[in-house]
Order: sequence, then structure tokens, then C-alpha cells
Amino acid sequence: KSLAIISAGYCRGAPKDGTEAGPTAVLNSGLFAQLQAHFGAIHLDIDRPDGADIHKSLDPDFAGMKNPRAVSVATKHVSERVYEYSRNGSLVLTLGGDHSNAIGSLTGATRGLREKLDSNVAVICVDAHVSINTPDTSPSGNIHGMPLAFATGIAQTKGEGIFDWIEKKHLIDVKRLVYVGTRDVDDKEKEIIATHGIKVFDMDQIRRNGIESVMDEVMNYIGGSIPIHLSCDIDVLDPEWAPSAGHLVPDGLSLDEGQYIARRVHSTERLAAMDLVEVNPSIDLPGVQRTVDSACFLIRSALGVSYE
Ligand code: DIR
Ligand code: MN
Ligand code: MN
Repeated sequence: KSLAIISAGYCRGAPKDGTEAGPTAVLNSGLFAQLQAHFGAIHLDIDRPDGADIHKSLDPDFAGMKNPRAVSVATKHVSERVYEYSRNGSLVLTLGGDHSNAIGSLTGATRGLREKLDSNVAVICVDAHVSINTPDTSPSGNIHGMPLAFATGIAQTKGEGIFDWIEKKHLIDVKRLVYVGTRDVDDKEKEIIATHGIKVFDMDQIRRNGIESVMDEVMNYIGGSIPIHLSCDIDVLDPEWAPSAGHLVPDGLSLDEGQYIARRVHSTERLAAMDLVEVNPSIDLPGVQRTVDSACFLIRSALGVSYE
């Protein structure tokens, strides 16, 4: 399989700047060379489309969303790029940027794989949060807390053209979505999870049953044949392993547990797309290298890349 990398350093979905430097930090730490050695030629997309940097003064809050125009334009671009590569059969790695980029990667991969394989996608979201607020339920207005709501169609556009590019063909099936490692879920998000019957394996379950048995259940739940999109928010790791992230939550996954999840996904041979988002090299400067190293470990494990 060929590899496409989308360098999606878009950061207007998050309250703190800095994640725009995530892709470069991750790729320049040796990862790009390792991926090249493993995959051969890699398609690398690093363009920043017009509009993704719409000046803040031209992008006032709208219907409960902050920076909505900038994020809508950036995610539409990511979606189109991921769609092209997925439809052509590449494995697509999207590097954030904040988690709003997953609105683009999830919709793009879903549309592309539907066309190519006539198949739905299973989404394994590995995050301390569930990132499924709608503009109405969000306590913050930050769109990085909403990607799964837009990608499932639970959140819909409210006008002004914002996210009106999302159509039915883009939407993931909420019954094929599963979370691993959550530990900070807003009350309204709990209602969304309950209403839609979404599967969640939280940190408590991982501590009680162990990551191996939880991953057995995850794999059972998603079934044995459809392609997998792994959406990984680096804050799923304990802050010890990923201190340079904007929304730290204690008692997270160890790096070993994170790698175990990634390796299990790799071993299915059905990984079609992966996101690695929220690495923020301007937070906790002494911890940046550690955070970047952790991100690279997760990526290599999921992609089956060993290195010397
Ligand atoms: C919070 C944070 N629930 C919000 N979400 C994050 O703003 O909606 N997701 N950080 O990963
Ligand atoms: Mn998170
Ligand atoms: Mn998230």
C-alpha cells in the first residue's frame, strides 16, 4: 500500500495557538525518513489553502462556534485531499493541527472508501475526550471539541455556508464509532453518547480489565471486514508521556498501552486512515521532544514500521 501524508497544521479549532507546528515537529524528528524507508515514495501534501488563515476579525463567532469560517475552509480542503488519496487506495496519515482537522480526514476517507470499496468505515477514536459536542452543546465553542459530531451528521450546518460542504456521502456511521481511553466527557456529550448508543471504552474499563481485553472487545464490536480509521488525539496519553498538548487530563494511557492499541489496529491489515492531532510544540517546551517521540511511536506502531 502507498502512503499519503496530509500535513494539516490548521489550528483555529483550538483555543491555544501552537498546533500549526505539529506536523513539522513530528515529521522532522526522523519519522519522515523512516516512513520513506518503509513505504518507498510518499505523497506529501503541505499546502495551506486560501481562507484557512482568514483574519480573526473577519471570522466572528457564529451559532456557538469560534473561528467557524477558517475551520470550515481548512477542513473542506483536508477532506478533498484525503478523499482523493483514499479513493486511489492509499493509506492516509493526517497530521494536525488540532482535532478539528478530523472533520476533514474522517469525511474524506469515508467518501473515498465508499467509492472505492463500497464499504463503510469503522472509526476508533483514541482521545481523553469524546470530541462530539455540537455547536449547541459545546461549553467552549472550540470546534476541536466537535469533530465527531460533524463527521457523523449529529451536528449540522446552521447557515452562512459554514460546513455546508458536508453531504450524506461524507458521513460516518455512528454505530461504527468506538472510543478508547476517554476520561473527561462533558455532561451534554454523555447525553449524545447515550442517545445514539455509541460504544465507549473509558479509562476506568481499561484499568479494570486491561488494555488487551478492551481491545479484544473493540475488535469484536467493529467486526472483521471493514476498513478502519484511527483518530488519535495525543491527549489520550498520560501527561507524563505527552505533556505538550493543550488539554491535559491526568490518569491517561501509558505509552505502552497506546502502542498496544496501535499495534492491534495494524495487525488487522485494515488500517485505511490515521489522524495524529493536538501535538503543540509551544506548550511545555522541555516536554516537546517527549511528546513528539510518543506521537512517532504511535504512528510507527499503527503503520507497522520498525526502525533502527
Ligand atoms: C471540550 C474539550 N470537551 C470542548 N474537548 C477536547 O471544548 O468541547 N477534545 N479537548 O479532545
Ligand atoms: Mn482530547
Ligand atoms: Mn479530541
